[in-house]
Amino acid sequence: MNRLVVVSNRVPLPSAGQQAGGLAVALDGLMEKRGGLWFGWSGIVSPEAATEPKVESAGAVDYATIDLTPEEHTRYYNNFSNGMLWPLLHTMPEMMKFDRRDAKVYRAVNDRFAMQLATLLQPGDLIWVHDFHLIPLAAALRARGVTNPIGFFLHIPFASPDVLGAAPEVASLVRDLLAADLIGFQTDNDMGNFAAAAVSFAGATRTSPTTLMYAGRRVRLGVFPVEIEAHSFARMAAEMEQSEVCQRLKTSLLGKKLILGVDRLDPTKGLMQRLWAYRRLLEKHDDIRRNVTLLQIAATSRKEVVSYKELRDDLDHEAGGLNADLGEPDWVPLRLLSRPTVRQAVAGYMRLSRVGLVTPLRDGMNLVAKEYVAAQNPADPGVLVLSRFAGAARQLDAALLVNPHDTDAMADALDQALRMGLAERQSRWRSLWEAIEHRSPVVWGRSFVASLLRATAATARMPRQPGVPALAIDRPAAAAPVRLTREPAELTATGEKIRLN
Ligand code: ADQ
Repeated sequence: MNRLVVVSNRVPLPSAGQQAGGLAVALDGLMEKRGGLWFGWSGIVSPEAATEPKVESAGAVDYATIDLTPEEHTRYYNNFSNGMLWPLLHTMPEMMKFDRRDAKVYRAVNDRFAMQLATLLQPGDLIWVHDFHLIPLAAALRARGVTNPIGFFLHIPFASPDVLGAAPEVASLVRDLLAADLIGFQTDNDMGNFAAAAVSFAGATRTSPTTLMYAGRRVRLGVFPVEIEAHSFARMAAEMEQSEVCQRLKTSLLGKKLILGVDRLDPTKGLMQRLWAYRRLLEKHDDIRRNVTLLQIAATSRKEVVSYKELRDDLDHEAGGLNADLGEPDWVPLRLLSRPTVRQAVAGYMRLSRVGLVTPLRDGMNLVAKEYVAAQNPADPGVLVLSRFAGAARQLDAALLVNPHDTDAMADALDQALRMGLAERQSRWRSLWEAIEHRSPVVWGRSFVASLLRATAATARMPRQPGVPALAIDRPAAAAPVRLTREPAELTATGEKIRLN
């Protein structure tokens, strides 16, 4: 079996005791089962760029990480990845901050990743690169003579070409991505947007819905929606229901229905729009007032990015105004928390709530929506109110789907959810559960890897074009493999997504 080499911006190092966000949750299981090498940033910012990756191992997985310098952390990670690419790819170009110096450092960090990763590669390794931080990595590896199969998966949406056009240098990013053999997306909409961008910015030719020809090579595209371990999440939620934290929350509600939102504090998650809709609901329906509580957990993330700080202020202001205007001496309509909450407690809160409110303005997938479904008690399930702009809406169409920009429609959906009878709640929940129950992150990962193998096998059978390198599956890689040592590294790290307590 070919060794799997996963590359992601952050690496969930066992020594750091991290429980990380979506990406790690999705990949941990696959890596544990299959073994392999996981390469990326350690989460540490240190003054000197180390010349060699640090390596530690756990089970069958070797973890190789490098630190970032303060300038790299600011320009590659905060500014270009989070401040430029994140809003651009979420179709929020007005929020993006482009600076040529950031773009230069972004490329330089990708080159450094490529340089250090290349020394660890073995013939036959399958390289799987993750997410928007590492768009130029496949091209940087190819430039160093790496001929192994390379797959890339984008966890966030891909914007349409007219939106992308707002960003300088986007054409070179699209060209770089085309150095991969397989490029995976969460939805067919994202895949279609990328294919259109490859045609208009890079001059690629789309020869089938899932195939592009570029520079004499065939590049495969695919849709691989990220999944959760639904059964284990369901068990965790059921176990947590009777826990002290959940019972304390239940007691504090005094019989009121709970609406729950769980997000990272992020401009894409539609948090302001959610509070506006909740206010509209309470203003419209006297009989709902006093009988409902919204618990919004909006865990602080990316504190160094200005727009995130501004959102925090706006949200605090809006929440304070809502409680001051509509609250009563014995009733506070909204509880807003910015501290992250442990996964187990989140699962229990989901099970206690009558409504799960998941209303991003744009989201690659949104695992919270799937977790909400998994957490419900089948005998008395809550109702999922879901933005139609989350990738998850494609699979979870039995939810109440809303447009988060339409305050009245969202308020009406909340009203409908709060009043929904048991029979309809059960039948909607059953459809939602059927959409997720037989899937898992491990199956998701295996299907991507199988597609990568197929894609490169097919490419290897193509007649070779002059000047186009052969694949590693045809011939051994030039670099001698470096033996990984099993020294545990003592590291602490702050999670890019959310550091859970
Ligand atoms: P994220 O934007 O981080 O991920 P999401 O998929 O919603 O978003 O959440 C990831 C994980 O973090 C989930 O397991 C969730 O329970 C947890 N989480 C979120 N908010 C939390 C909070 N306040 N407290 C505790 N836990 C919290 C990116 C993309 C998504 C995509 C994933 C995986 O933006 O669209 O679904 O990657 O591909």
